[in-house]
Amino acid sequence: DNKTLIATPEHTVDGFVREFLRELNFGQGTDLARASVNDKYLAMARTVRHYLMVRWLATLKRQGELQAKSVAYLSAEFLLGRQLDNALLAADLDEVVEEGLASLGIDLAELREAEVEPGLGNGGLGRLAACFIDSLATMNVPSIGYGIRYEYGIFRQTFVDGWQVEKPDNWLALGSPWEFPHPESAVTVDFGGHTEHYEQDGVTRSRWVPGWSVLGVPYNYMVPGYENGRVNTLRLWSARATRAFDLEIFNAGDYAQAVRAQTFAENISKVLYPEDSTPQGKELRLQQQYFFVACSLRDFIEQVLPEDFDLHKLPDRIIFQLNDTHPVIAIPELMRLLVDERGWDWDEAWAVTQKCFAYTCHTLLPEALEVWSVELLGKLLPRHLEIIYRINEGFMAELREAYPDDELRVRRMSIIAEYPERAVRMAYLATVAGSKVNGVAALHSQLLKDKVLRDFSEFFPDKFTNVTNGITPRRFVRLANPGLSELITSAIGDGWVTDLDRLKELEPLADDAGFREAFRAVKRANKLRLVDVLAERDGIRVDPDTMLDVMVKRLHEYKRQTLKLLHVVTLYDQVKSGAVRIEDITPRTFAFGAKAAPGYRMAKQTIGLINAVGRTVNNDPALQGRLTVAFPANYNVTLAEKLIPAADLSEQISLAGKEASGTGNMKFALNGALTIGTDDGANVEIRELVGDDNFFLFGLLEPEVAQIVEAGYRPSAYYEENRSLRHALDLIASGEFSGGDRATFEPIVSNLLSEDRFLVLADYQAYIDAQARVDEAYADTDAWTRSAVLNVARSGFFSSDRSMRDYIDRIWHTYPVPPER
Ligand code: DL6
Repeated sequence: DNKTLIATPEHTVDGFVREFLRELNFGQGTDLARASVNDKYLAMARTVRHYLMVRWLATLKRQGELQAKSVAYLSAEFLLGRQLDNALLAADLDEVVEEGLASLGIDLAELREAEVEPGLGNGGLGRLAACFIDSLATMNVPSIGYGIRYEYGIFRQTFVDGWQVEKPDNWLALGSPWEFPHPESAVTVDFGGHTEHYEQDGVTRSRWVPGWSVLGVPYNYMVPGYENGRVNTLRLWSARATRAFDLEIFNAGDYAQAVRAQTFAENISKVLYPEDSTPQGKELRLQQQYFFVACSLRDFIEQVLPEDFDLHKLPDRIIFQLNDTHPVIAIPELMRLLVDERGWDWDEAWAVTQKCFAYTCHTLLPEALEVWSVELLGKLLPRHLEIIYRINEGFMAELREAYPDDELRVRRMSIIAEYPERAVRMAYLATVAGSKVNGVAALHSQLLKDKVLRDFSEFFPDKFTNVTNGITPRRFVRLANPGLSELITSAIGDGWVTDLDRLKELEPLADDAGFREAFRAVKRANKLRLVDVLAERDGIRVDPDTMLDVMVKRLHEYKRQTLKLLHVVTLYDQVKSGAVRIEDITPRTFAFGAKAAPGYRMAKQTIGLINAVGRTVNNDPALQGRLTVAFPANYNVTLAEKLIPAADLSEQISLAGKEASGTGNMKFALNGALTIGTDDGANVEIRELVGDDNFFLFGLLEPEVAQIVEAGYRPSAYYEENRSLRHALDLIASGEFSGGDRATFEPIVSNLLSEDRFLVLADYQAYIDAQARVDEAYADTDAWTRSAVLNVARSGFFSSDRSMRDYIDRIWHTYPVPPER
């Protein structure tokens, strides 16, 4: 290899500078005097890549030699965040690069800002996938992430008069130095057409005669482990028109049609989650799902495995982890590859397939469980539909044997729903075919077993398990919070970065006045950093001397941003009505960050209301700047990295039994914010670990919610009985925040009064009371800091490294493979 591999550039300032200038000259085709910021950023990013390249190639080589069992993480979303700092950290290059650039008169901080983050995910589910692949690389687990290279990621949110307006996220416009396209390894993916059945050696066989196809071009991304010499791969697929398709039409002289064909094919990877409220949008989404899993299976079987590999041994080499139902169509695809393309008999293929998949469910909302209409599936993937029917037939037969007198149960469990239209229930398919099914927090997994998938957990008791989510400490502590990282390292050494349980060693320091002082200094510095970011990025002014109370997450009714807002409105009302003196109010900045799905009307209304309340509150002299609302647009990973380390209070206030886990909650606790939260998702485990005294619990418990709903919930009763709630709602309804216009926010108020599906009004008083406890606790600075330190010290469990160990032990049964040194 010495002859064919270029050695890693010298890990010195001079070595870096030489390599950087070479990239600038030869790669960007410019010189330092003429280079734009973007030129310099691209050249620097490529230079940093060089330092990881030998590790990447060595990882691939060793993987090829060892043929160890791998994990393929199939996910429609990878919300990666910026890549530069993570690569610098993995390669231990930050100081070298900073110094090297400075010697050329370039400010690293300026180049950092030139990076546009790849927003290839909506929220928690996509960010979780990104944390998991980071942990797998750091833990030396052979693995590959498979997903879609959306040309446009999650939309860029802007506010116009306080209302959300979506702009395209053209993240590739200025070049993307972190990816490696491999058009020569493109695979063909078929769609449409019909199926044929024929006899062969006395056996009926099937084949799919597709109607059209596209190409999937892989783009590889490095996934560097933390200072361990390993670089795993994330492979994202981009759709192109097939050449045959193109040429045929071109030759016929119809150029316009050829371009249309190209556009049609490329639409498949054009945008993340296109609007699915129209039938066209829905079809595109299914196309995306099949597109990326078909590419990925083909890739693994034909390119990663050796040519002569006996696919009967596939389960020894791979486990495909299905990140929610989006990739579940991979199950019938593998059956098709084995039965139709390789001539296996059904049972043989089914036995192998069942061992190759495991399914993670990320929701408790029935409407979020994906179903695909039989009509659409039959049109787009006719052979897959037949295979699903056949899987279901076998499953129904098993059920009838197990429950001969319970036809109702058998029908309830059918993979095919009959009502309101005939449709395939993807979660059921994944549960039937997968070797394991897991929820993402203890409570969530329990509710999956007891409620959402109860029939299935009774039938397959051993399939169900829990793996509580986690977050990578590299990005969300070590990189996002350098001040805290230094403080921790100075106290307990730096082993915590890969062994987060070691944070426990900080516990005694909670009682050390000097440590608390230093901890507060870090928090304050993080607030000052945030003040600058928000001023520069959004023109928002934040007072660093206020309590920073943060609610950042997707906008959804079940997460209850409106409950937070009712708290703000209540405080405003108390001051305005003279019930409370402004001097007696704890100065707070209420920071929000949230995107609403473009077609979700109530969520968009809520965004309008947050901004409207903010406008009024922020500009009312009576409040003397003691209460402010800060709602920066376009919350993303980059902003999270600045907001979370600065926060004092973390808002995790979903209705109990609705948030599967939450991962933001973990990031806040690990960065020393205290949580005000319901008994929901991973809040339950956070509270158990950090202790009741260091967590503000409020609200109904899940069984109480169930009871209230069962008994017939009447939100207006709470309105009638609770004066301050009535005032707050009346104030919104009166037009106080909408220039006197009563119609603007009427839908929100009337929805809360008549339906209130997520029991905002029922939890209102408990929430207000808990916020009063927060104020009281915050007044004792030292005690608050002690709790904050304990939150950090006791949250090591929430490392995604621990989640990966749990997946390995309970689901994957794979082994770490340390790289050759
Ligand atoms: O598991 C990651 C993340 C959880 O932390 C959130 O609680 C959950 O809402 C989110 N789920 C989704 C999927 N929605 N559906 N289907 O984004 O997953």
